[in-house]
Amino acid sequence: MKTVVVTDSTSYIPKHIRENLNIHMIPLSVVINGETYREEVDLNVSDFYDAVKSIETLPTTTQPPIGEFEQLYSKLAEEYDAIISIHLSSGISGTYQGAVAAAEMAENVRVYTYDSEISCMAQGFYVLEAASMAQAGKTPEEIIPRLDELKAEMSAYFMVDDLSHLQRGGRLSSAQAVIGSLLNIKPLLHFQDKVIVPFEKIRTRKKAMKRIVDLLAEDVEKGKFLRATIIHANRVQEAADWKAELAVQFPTVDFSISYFGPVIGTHLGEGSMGMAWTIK
Ligand code: MYR
Repeated sequence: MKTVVVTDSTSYIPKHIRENLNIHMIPLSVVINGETYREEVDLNVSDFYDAVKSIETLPTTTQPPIGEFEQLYSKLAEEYDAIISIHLSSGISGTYQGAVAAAEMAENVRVYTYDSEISCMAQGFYVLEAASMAQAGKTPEEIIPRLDELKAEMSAYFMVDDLSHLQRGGRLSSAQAVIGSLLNIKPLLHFQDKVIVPFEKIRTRKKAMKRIVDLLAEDVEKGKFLRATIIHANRVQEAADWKAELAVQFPTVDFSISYFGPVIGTHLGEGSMGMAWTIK
C-alpha cells in the first residue's frame, strides 16, 4: 500500500523538509489590506511580521477552500492508495472540517483525516512522524495509532505579548470576565479539548518561560525521552538563546526551533513564545 501525507501550512514545516519527506501542504491565507496571501506560498514569515508593522487595519485569516483539498486528493489518488491528512485543531479553524468534507467525496483513494487538536510544529511532529513512517512503507493502520501515542504525550504551552489579538479573533475560549482579568498579565495558555484556554495566570514573560521549563523538567524527570520545539513569533535570537540554555540543562531532549507563521501570528501577535514537546 502506498501512503502519502498531506498537511496544512500551519505545521510550518520548512519546504526542503516537506520535499524530502514527500509532504503535501495546503495553505491557509492571511488577508492584509484587502489582499489575500497564501502563507508559506505568497508570503513568508519575516515579510509578514514586517508588513504588520506598517499597516493600519489588522490582518484576518481564512481557511483553505474545500476545492483545494478535492484537487490535491484527486491528484494524489493517481499515485497513492491512502492519504493521511493532518490539520490544525478543529476547535480553532474550519480547515479540518474542509478536509473531512473533501475526503468524503474522494474517489479511488482512502483519505484518513487527522485532527491534530493543536497547530504549529506540535502538529508538525505528527506530520513528520507520519511521513517518515509512510516512506518506510507503513500503512495508515500502523501510522495512526503511533500518532495517537504522540498525541497522548503532547504538551504545549505558550504566552502572548498582547492578549487582544486572541480576543479579537475569538480564539480564546474563556468567559469574558476571565479574559478581562488576564489582559494586563502574561498568562500561560494551552489547548484543552481542541480549544485555547488559560493554563495559569503568570505576571511576567520571564516567569511564564520559567514555568514552561519547570513543566518540561517534570516530564524529563519521569524518564521520558522527548523531542521539544521552541516556537516564536519573530523572536529569532531569543529562541536561539533559550534553546542553547535548555540543551545544556536537558541533554536527553532533542530541541528544535520553529515559528508562529503568518496565520497563527495574526491571532497571537508578534513576540509570542511557546514550547511543545512529546515523546521521541
Ligand atoms: C482560520 O482562519 O481558519 C485560522 C484560524 C487560526 C487560529 C489560531 C489561533 C492560535 C493558535 C495557537 C497555536 C499554538 C500551538 C502551540
